[in-house]
Amino acid sequence: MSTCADHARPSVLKAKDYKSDIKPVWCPGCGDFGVLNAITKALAALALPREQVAFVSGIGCSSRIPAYSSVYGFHGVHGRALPVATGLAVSRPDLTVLAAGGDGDGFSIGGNHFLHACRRNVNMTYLVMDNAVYGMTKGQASPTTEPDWTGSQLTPEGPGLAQFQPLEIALSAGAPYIARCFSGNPNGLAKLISEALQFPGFAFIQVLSPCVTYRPEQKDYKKIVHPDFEATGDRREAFLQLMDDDGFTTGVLYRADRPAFRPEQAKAADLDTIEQQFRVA
Ligand SMILES: Cc1ncc(C[n+]2csc(CCOP(=O)(O)OP(=O)(O)O)c2C)c(N)n1
Ligand code: SF4
Repeated sequence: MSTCADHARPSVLKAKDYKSDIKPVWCPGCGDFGVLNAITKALAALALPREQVAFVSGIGCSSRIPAYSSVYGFHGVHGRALPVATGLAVSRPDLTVLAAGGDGDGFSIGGNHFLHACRRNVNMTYLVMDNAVYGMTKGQASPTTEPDWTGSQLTPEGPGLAQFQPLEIALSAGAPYIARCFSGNPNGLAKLISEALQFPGFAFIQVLSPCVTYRPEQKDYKKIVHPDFEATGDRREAFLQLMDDDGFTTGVLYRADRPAFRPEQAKAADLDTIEQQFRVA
């Protein structure tokens, strides 16, 4: 069986070298193709050795992405990409850790992990391919679905719930790097991913990534997205920008100089010490 290390070459790798031989099963036109292209472009631009990159995901159409990449991958459990990625980043600070998944994976079942990853600020990059729907389980509403979306038979009148606001929540929870991009702009997204991978802390990118099967109207995203965020390190300014945001503004919103959680901070006390604390005299 070959491993990434077997393939490691001193020569410069191209974007296609970061793709695996597995053909994606995504629907033709799915936005996630653009995300895969952007990630491989970013890895090539940074000339990262494949055996030094770890790519972790949960479950969903989008979460299949590590299988289509030729770096070390972990395709895990629905909503649990971040705990795995956190453990990896803390125990192996020499690796470049990338976590990815969908809006259902990251903001519903994985929502609690998202909040704490933002505040914990471990050095990793987290990409959420947001299509405002559960693609893999055939089109149910997700946390980012509009309250009046009537496309699911489970919620024929629309989910009727306020939308989860990924950028606002990330900012509130303390994430030091927050950006949004569109999968139809792989060059722009590749630039953002390169920057995020080099950022020394938790970098979160919401990627608007159309589900052409269950949300065909999202094909119009290319007409709706617009560049505008002015990267700031001032939380108040970032919140003010979000107050005027229509959900389709792209670019880096927030980049703060906040020290990342260091591996040595994660050292647990040894068992004897813990036992002594609880010993009944
Ligand atoms: C614990 C658990 N709950 C539910 C599921 C079923 N499930 C698989 S994928 C998925 C939703 C995927 O949606 P999203 O994360 O938005 O990704 P997409 O498929 O849209 O890319 C669900 C609910 C599961 N696999 N495991
Ligand atoms: S169902 Fe939607 S998210 Fe899943 S592969 Fe098809 S287009 Fe992409």
